[in-house]
Amino acid sequence: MKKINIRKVILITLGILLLIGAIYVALSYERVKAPAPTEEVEIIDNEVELSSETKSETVAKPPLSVTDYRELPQSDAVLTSVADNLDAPWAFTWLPSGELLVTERFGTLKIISPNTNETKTVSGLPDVFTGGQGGLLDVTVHPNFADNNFVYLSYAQGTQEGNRLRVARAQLNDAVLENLEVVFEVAQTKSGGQHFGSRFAWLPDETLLFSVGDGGNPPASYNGELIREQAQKLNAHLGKVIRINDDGSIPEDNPFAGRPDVQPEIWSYGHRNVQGLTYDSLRDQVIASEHGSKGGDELNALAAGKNYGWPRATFSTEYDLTGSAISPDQTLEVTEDPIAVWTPTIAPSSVAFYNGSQYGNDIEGDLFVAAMLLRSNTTLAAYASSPAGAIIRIINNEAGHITGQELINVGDFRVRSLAQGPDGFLYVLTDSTGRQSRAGNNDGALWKIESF
Ligand SMILES: [Ca+2]
Repeated sequence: MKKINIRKVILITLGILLLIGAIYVALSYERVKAPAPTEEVEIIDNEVELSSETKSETVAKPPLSVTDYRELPQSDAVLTSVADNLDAPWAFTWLPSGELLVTERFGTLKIISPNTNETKTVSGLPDVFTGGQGGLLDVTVHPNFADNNFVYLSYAQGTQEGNRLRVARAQLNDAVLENLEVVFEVAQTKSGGQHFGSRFAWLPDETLLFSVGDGGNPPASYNGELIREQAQKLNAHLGKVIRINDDGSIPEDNPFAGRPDVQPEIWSYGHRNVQGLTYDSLRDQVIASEHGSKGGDELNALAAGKNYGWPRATFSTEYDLTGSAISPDQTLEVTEDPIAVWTPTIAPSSVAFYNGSQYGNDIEGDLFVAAMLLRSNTTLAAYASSPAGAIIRIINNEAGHITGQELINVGDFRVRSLAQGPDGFLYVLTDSTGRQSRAGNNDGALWKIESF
């Protein structure tokens, strides 16, 4: 009798313990899966509380697929040279005359006649900080350049100890920049030469978008925490896409304009280092390419006021031996998912929307992403010896959904930038075959893609 009772007691105790455990697990799971929605976006120490209010809808997200570029169908581009002997070129665009404007990272702006390669060096440029990834970066001309001669430059300004991204506007007369004025600067300074972002894109209303990087990798810090946390703070310009009027004033319809303790130029946030920005005129959609840390490079469809997750939701990992996770979450309900993710890294330096017909009608409406550095594995020898540059064609359907990708090889260069020319052909700007372009290399070039 006593034996049976003891067994019963043990069994009942075990049952109760199991039940308590199951309830605990269920509650924990519920906490993780369903954070309580809050009334509005709260700012706690100027940091955005991740909340469901920032999402326009709460429908379940489709599963995200991560692309391994090594598994994509491949083709080879046929290139013709347009300009060469460029020293660490970073960006290019066209003047209405058909001439090219090309920035070189160490601080020069050139006007190049594409047929004769005749080159003029522009005078009147601002001083730039050229440490690391810093320097003279993007260039764009005003949509009404023919009337106002306005050119916009993005560049790093300052010193190794304290620097920031600036955007300046000036009038280009012959080969001279006149009436130069700084129309935007990041409010805070940071140290080191990482993550300036800085790519431009015009919207149809003639407001100007551009990106600002998150400030750098660990151990770069700011106010006692990793500086990359600034990407989630609405009182900081770091890790954002910015929108200004053509004179630098703030558009009244910017998503956070008029709110206290917020930088009103912010258009979207939660970005690491966006170096590709383009406007898809077919779908009225802004597209951005974003460097991940180790792996987890992204393509995002941007909208005003949205949070793109960095560093709370990411597929990329730390640059350490074990590749430890940056965040336990690759996606979150309250942040926007990328529309494409690449692991291993492709180092996306640029993205262009294509609406020409030089490569056949089925190409129209696609996106092209410049991949600076592809490598088949992570050994240092392979890293140094395989700088093969490529562009990735993103095949889009009418709704803008990605239906496929194709890798287009462009040779042993890094593709620093790409754009569609006025003639409907794609052009790529390439630079050093080494990891970091150095002053005086003069191995940069601009190429027209004849076919692929
Ligand atoms: Ca993201």
